[in-house]
Amino acid sequence: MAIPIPSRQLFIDGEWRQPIKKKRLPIINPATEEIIGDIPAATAEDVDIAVDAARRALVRNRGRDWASASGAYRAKYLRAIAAKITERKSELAKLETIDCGKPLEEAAWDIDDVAACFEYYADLAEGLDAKQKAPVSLPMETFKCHVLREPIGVVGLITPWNYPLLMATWKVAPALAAGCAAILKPSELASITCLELAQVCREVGLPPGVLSVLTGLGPEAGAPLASHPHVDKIAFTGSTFTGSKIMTAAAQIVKPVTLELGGKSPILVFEDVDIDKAAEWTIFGCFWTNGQMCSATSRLLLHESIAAEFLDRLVKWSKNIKISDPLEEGCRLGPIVSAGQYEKVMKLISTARSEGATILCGGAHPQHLKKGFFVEPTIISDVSTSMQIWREEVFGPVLCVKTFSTEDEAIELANDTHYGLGAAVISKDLERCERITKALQAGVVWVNCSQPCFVQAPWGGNKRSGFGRELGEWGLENYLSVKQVTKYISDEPW
Ligand code: TXE
Repeated sequence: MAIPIPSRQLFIDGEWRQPIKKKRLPIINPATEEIIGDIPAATAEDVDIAVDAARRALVRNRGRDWASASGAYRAKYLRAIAAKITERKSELAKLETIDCGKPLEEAAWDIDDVAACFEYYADLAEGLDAKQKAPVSLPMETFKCHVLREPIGVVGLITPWNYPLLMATWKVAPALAAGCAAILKPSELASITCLELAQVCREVGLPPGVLSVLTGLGPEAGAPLASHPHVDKIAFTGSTFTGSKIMTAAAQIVKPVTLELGGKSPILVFEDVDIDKAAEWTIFGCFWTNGQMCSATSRLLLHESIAAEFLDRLVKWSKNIKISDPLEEGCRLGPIVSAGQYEKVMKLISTARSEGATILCGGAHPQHLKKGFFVEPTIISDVSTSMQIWREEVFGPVLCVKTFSTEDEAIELANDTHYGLGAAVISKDLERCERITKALQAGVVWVNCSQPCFVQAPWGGNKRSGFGRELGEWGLENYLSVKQVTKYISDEPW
């Protein structure tokens, strides 16, 4: 049954508005390759209008404006948004699935996480009220000092397509909790649910200008946001290539940025593991969300003594993964998000093959599906550390394998990458896990698992995976600035 796609405009200043240039972009269902609707395409002129509305939202009606209202006041809106999202969960999950191709069950988890994230930051917004004026002890009694934590101002949030609504929420919820006014620019490849978030904000009566949603192309809508002189901060999740461009633009006017970029995360599997459990985490860690996770543990480092048995298991299970239209019940692997991304993944696989790597399974479009940007779960061995497939983010269901014989060798291979987002270590020896955790260059380390993510815990990477941390209290700090207030309280002249 066809799922109705709401036809939306840009969401600016609390209203739906046609883009100034009236341009629209097609929405393509990656499972069927059909055009199923369209989205408005913003340009620099629309960005200017949204920035103006956001600035007004911060200062409108002094005393009751968004920035200086209490955290408790803002929390009410965040909770109302969470409730509406939960109410519309099944519809939003379906929209997410037909837009970006992830299995419906996974999309439903995402929507639960979205609601939980708004709830969590509602709690933190309330908590901010008590911490608003924090005293600082000074060595001189003639002075008194305290610190105010204030919203940074207008923030530009540029987000990707792999978790369209969830990645937007990781930024929108803490930004609003902190008292910022936000302009969200979702990926042109999957924007439907972010436009529905705008609708939700409208329904709960979020004050105009507090959140604007500008869909459109990166260079046309994202770039003007990144370089806008009246946008006080940019938070970005996406490719390292685009992150570097955003950082360059922001640097021109010394605008702070947080960047969550690509990855090529390792999973280290030792000789003492329970093979079934370790194989399950390996498969989940790389093939979940069709392999399109910035933290996918896509480099398997396997102790040589269990390599044959472990790979046998992995290949057998991978061949049994259900690949289908992601709306179908039981689907475990849907299509890659777009034709362009599909070609990128296929090209990386064929280059690896031509360079002498062995494709243990997958590597092709599944035969039983005629249409759609599907790629079979692919496991590649006989890779050298200089191969593109080993070094570059694939962003598809592709796992590369290398064996090791010692712990030191495993650590060296794990850290031999420009990236530093996630890493996983699987072993029954917990002391070893602790040692390795310290040695791994990554922002997130999983022990005896891969990928679980909690709203309370910090998320982000090192090296070319970016900097800054989202989620938890760290996520809120991204949108706050600290103001020192020092008073001279003596009658004596200084
Ligand atoms: O990413 P982009 P793309 C990686 C992954 C993938 C590759 C390319 O390897 O294959 O990136 O994907 C906006 N100024 N990741 O092309 O370009 C764009 O419109 C301002 C990893 O989709 O980084 C979108 O909203 N904004 C990643 C957002 O940036 C610009 C998730 C991300 O798009 C812009 C996605 C510009 N000049 C892809 N150009 C992760 N870390 O999870 C583009 N954008």
